[in-house]
Amino acid sequence: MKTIEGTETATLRRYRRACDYLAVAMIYLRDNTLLREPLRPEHLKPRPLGHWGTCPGLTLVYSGLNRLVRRTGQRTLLVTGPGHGAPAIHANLWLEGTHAEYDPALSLDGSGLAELVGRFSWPGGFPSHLSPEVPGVIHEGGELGYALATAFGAALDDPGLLVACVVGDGEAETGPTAASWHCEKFLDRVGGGNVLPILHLNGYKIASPTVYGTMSDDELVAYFTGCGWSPRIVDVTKAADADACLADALDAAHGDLAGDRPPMLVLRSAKGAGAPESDPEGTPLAGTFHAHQVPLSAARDDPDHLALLENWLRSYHPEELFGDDGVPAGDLLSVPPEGELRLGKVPQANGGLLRRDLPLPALEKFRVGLDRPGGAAASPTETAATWLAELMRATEDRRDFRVVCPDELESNKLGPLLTATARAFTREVPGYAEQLGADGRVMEVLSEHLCQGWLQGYLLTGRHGLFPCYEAFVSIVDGMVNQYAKFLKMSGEVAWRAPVASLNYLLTSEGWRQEHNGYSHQGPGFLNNMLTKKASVARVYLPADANTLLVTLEHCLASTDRINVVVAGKQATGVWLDLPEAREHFRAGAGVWHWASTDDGRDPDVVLACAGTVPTTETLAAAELLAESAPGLRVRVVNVVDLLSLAPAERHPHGLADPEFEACFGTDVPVVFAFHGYPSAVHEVLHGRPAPDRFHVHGYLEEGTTTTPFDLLASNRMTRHDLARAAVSHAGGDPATGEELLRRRDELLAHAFAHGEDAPEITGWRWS
Ligand SMILES: Cc1ncc(C[n+]2csc(CCOP(=O)(O)OP(=O)(O)O)c2C)c(N)n1
Repeated sequence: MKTIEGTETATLRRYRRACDYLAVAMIYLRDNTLLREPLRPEHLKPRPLGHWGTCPGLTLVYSGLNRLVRRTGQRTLLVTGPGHGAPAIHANLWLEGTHAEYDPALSLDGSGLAELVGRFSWPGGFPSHLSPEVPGVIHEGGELGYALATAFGAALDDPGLLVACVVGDGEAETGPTAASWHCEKFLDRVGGGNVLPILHLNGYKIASPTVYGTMSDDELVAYFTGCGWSPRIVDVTKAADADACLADALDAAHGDLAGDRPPMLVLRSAKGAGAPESDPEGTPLAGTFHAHQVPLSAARDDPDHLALLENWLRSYHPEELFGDDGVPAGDLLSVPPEGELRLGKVPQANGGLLRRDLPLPALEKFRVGLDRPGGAAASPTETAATWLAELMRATEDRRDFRVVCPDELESNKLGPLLTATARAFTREVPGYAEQLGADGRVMEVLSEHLCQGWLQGYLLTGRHGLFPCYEAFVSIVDGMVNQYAKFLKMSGEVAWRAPVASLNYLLTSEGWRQEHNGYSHQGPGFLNNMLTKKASVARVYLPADANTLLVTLEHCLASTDRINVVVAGKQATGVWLDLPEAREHFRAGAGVWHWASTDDGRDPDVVLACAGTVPTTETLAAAELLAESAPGLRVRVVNVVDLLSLAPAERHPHGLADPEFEACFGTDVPVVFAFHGYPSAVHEVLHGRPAPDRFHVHGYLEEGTTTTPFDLLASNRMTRHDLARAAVSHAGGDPATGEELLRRRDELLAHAFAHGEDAPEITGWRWS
């Protein structure tokens, strides 16, 4: 099937020549950007930076997609895995006029061209990789592996959208990409859009061949067919006309979108095509990994390199592509589509523009009623799930809210969500299964990477979501969230990027109650990683009970441009605050629980502070122990729901003002702090507060095994007895009281070791 005429491919070839010229120029040139003079060393950037190797292939794809969009009117978002190929994308954005729309300095003439070329990889200019400053971008592609999952997230619930996704063959070696080929089994192509993966098989990564590059066409077809795709090999290294070859494949793939098996392309191209065959020393360049980054990087100092670079640049004949004034020739401007069909201007790439506030159901119907603190017990996550299920129902028609989860919904007691929607899955299951459906909006896959990638793509295209996860295993996506935090930080500095819904984690099955699964399941370190993030982005919440969790989730799902980490228990636990109290407590971030304190609101001898479900219970139990064993001690109980409220206000926007901080923690009183995670997290946040040494933080000390909850607490020195003993000791109380507390702890431990379960004194404890 031939769908393209010779004149059209001639234009596409000229268009690509212009883009390739611009990309090379961006990497090397600071002056003489149209080569109107012989190339001299002073025209070169002192530090040529960029990645040439992937650029010609990216431009081939971009121009092929331009043609497809023009021909079909197909709204298309491009997700570029090899984000290091930014010069190619910049060149295309400039020629389609998107750059000039966002920044008039990048006008479609000689001055805009010089600005574009000079700004690339220059201090204060464009970074070497794709980034939020670049129009059309929802994926940076710096840390490789996540493009395809992100593309799927973008396509969900957006019928009519095509998400074309370039995946590098090096990137394809990553675990997340390997898992991503199965995403099509979760994408409802009736209620959602399509993803067209384009595996860019240029054979090499930085310095060696790729695995996929060594696979034969038969192997590739068999592999991707097995993954559920209808693959097409597009080998432009053998084609007489690369543009026609790709155009035919894209047309055919577009025609197949409605078919049973989704189409994908395997694009064989020569890495760094267009570069010289070899450098003056004889090292091969074009078509090899030596073209990956900056070939001829010595051009400023070595005349032979300079001459080759000049030849290379002139091989594109810029004088035939740009007029005297630098304005691109008219035929080049006819290649990209217009308006919002341009790949850089498709509204989904600035998803905040499309975001609508969620219709959050009122919490009152879902709250746990209580007549006194601890007067009821409830599973925080199960309580939240009934509310989230209502939110699922309320978004049934809008289809802009999803929950992603690594197969732990039931296990995290979030099963009630499945009364409102099914688990997304498009395949027939040969055996037994429950609550699966193509249009389900809960997405369960045993890949934290896919959950994260899907959610990122979904949020960045204007929708909302929640990621419940086992606390210990969310660290699998540490790298991804690092990158996402950077994306959000930079997006906030780009005026035209509209705010997107926050990325919300609900971390549960927390370590303290993983006594049955054991050591591997005990690991609260994700919080420490979050604390490394910008104050404008990161939030950490530790609601102590079901009502406070409701209030916390309501806040997070209404917020924008944040990464909210919420840690909450799933076991039934005391409910300490009614809904209005929980609201007020959450608003404050931290507060004194007067009902549990014995300091009459002033001059405590010691503060018992806590953050997290289990630490709060232990702290309240410790306060009770102290009332019995050290009745003269004036104890204040403080609960912290917003970890960053502890930070000095000048360091974090959530930091309590000094008077509020002092109202909780005084200025010189000892504080025994029971913390959900590693103690270092609290110490880090407190840095800069007055006399931080008086904070004695108990938390997870990396001790654990399969045992009882009380033993787990004891091995980390966070039982109620440890906390009470620390309070007595730091407040200068009678050491005998402390010893007695530890003796009692050891008796209870002995009970656990003798009977295989904790003593009724522990399991049956209630606040009274
Ligand atoms: C997760 C990750 N590991 C390593 C790197 C370093 N790196 C940058 S580019 C690259 C090779 C990429 O090869 P490929 O995906 O085939 O892209 P292309 O050849 O088109 O440039 C590597 C390993 C990275 N960016 N991300």
